[in-house]
Amino acid sequence: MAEQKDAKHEQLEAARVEAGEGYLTTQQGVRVDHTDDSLSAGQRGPTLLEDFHAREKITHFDHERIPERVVHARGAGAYGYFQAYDDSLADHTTAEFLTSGEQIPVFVRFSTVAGSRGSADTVRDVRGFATKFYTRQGNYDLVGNNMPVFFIQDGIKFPDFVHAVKPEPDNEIPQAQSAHDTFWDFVSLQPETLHMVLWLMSDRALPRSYRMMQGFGVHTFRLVNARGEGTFVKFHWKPLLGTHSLLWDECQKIAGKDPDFNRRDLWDCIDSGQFPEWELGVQLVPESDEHSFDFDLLDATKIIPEEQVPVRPVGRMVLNRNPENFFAETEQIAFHTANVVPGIDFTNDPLLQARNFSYLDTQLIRLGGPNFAQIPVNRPIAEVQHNQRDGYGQQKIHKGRTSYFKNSIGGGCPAIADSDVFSHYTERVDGRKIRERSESFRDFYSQATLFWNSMSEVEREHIVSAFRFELGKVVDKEIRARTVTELNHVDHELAARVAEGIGVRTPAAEATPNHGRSSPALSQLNAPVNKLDTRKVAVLVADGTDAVGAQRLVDELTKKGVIVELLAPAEGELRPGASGGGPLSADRQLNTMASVLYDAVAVPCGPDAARTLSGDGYAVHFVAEAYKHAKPVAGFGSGLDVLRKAGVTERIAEGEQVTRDHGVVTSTAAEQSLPGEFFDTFADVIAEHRAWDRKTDSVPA
Ligand code: HDE
Repeated sequence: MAEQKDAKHEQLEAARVEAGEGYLTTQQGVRVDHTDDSLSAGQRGPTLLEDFHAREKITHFDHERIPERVVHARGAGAYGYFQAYDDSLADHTTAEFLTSGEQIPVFVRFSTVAGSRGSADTVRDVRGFATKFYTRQGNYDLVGNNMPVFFIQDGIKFPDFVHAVKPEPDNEIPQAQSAHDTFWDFVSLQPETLHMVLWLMSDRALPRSYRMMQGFGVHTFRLVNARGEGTFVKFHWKPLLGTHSLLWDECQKIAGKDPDFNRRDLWDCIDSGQFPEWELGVQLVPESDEHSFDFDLLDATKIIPEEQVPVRPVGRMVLNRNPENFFAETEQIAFHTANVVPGIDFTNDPLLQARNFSYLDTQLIRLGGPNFAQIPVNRPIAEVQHNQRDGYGQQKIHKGRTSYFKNSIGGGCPAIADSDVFSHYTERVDGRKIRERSESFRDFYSQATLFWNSMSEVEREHIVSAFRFELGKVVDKEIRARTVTELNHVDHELAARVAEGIGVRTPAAEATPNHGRSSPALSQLNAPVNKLDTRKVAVLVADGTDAVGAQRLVDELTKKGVIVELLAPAEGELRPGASGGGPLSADRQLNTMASVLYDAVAVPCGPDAARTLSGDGYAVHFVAEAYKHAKPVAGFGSGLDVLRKAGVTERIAEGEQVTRDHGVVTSTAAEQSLPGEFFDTFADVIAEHRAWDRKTDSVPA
């Protein structure tokens, strides 16, 4: 594939080192002749302190680790570009990257929040969605999440919140999970968390892929134009592939089968040229409308419903390049909400204000000093000139005698520019010093209710069972009961359904009447994006699979953008079936994979293969589990025997015509007579992702 080069990419080239070239040396460039044995006094004698090579090697190793991020420790990142569609935002902002139409290099890091660096990807959690734009006017960081609100309103509560959700301090259990007493203790005592907790219990917390996640700036920011006028703005990322999720049962299994599931998916897709893409949208609110909502724009526990202020598309982002070195790039990237460029400014959102302090502060300990902006991935492509000097890890040799302003000795340089500078929005502020939450921040329930009201029944079922699962892990019954009391302010039915599952008394009556409003844009399932690009399909094969039919299946689906893998009891070339064709080769050994790692499963014709697979518990379980998870399942000819063995029987119609029943696509035809319609129907079903109307409660898997 043609290499994408942009200004950031070229800058990074200077820091890249080819592996494997030249001779092995010490850090000082001295060639070594031996790196397998320490220098010792005799063959069986003590190691000598004099062995500078061994000491240097071990010392460096001892210092390889840096502190992991206190939150968002586990992540995956990629480079790409952002491109504004046009200059239509020029009336609102002087930020060039939002109006120039040029490709602006970016680095995006996706993350989970609670877990350690080595935790599993598919935990129930918020996902970070942080973007660094390397713009001509300096670096701009949009450090967002995949949910549009947050747990708390004021940053001073952040240490409390994080201490509550992280593993409990006495035994450091549980890892990367909110299903424990301290988290729910906090939630039940801090009602402002409720709106976000509903998002956390929803499917949004279980993304199918980082490529299929929305992103949100969360806070209300401010755009500032050339006349110094401000407009409130909320940022939204919308994935082209739609927003899709896993089921909780899948997540738990994937955490064991492939803890790198989301990370691997991002890497593999970029590697194979299937570049993920998002559209950036903005909700704009004139300053004059600041007080025209029934919530406060400065309250990060609130959304602006899209039906009230539509999201206006302004540009697109494509991720097209994987990093070369995880540590150097993905680990060392340092985001900061205060990294803004001319034309973008803050508001007085007290959560944002705290973040503007925290991110710089945290990098000092994480990256070991004040020069982390010189690390290749963090360097702006804009010219950097300042009088900051020295400090740990200084990489620059600043020439000259002056590092102060004003100066005459250095010719007055660096000078103050008179154009394209960042000037703070001249907001008028006036107030007494107080510790007090604004009255306008006091409504904790309406938007949680709005979210609940906007869900489809399937999404509601998922939310209820998430609450039951999480609260079911809470040992202290008081905490369970208190949480249900809080939920009763959101919706009585929700509280009752949760209470029923966790042995808590159902509240007698609703605490707060449901306002009945909804916002359709909040549901993933009410208006799904049906696309099959990059969906992953497992085709189960064995010796005797009819190679012609199986190959047709692979070719037809691949042509439509689906990723197809052949799974067999053993890897390698398969013995062809009676109808010839082939040779067919398995991509993977069945028992190294699992249905939860795929979006759909198909079993082609071939009597011998069908016999083998029907007698292989692993293959049968594979199909049954996919069926249970409402995934598309397809089979033709004798392949249907495997489906029957897996309990799919009632969805299989007899006859060669192609039938489609609750996401199950079948035909008794063998490959020669299989109608082409089979592939199109299967593709349609894959594009719909899940057959939610399939009832599978009784399916064991
Ligand atoms: Fe963060 N957050 N945060 N956060 N956050 C960090 O910065 C913090 C918040 C978010 O991929 C830390 O470099 C405070 C909201 C992302 O490197 C730290 C508060 C949102 C990432 C920090 C918040 C986020 C972080 C940890 C409340 C969504 C990962 C390491 C006032 C809009 C960035 C680091 C990456 C990381 C502090 C709340 C998103 C400690 C004090 C709200 C995506 O500085």
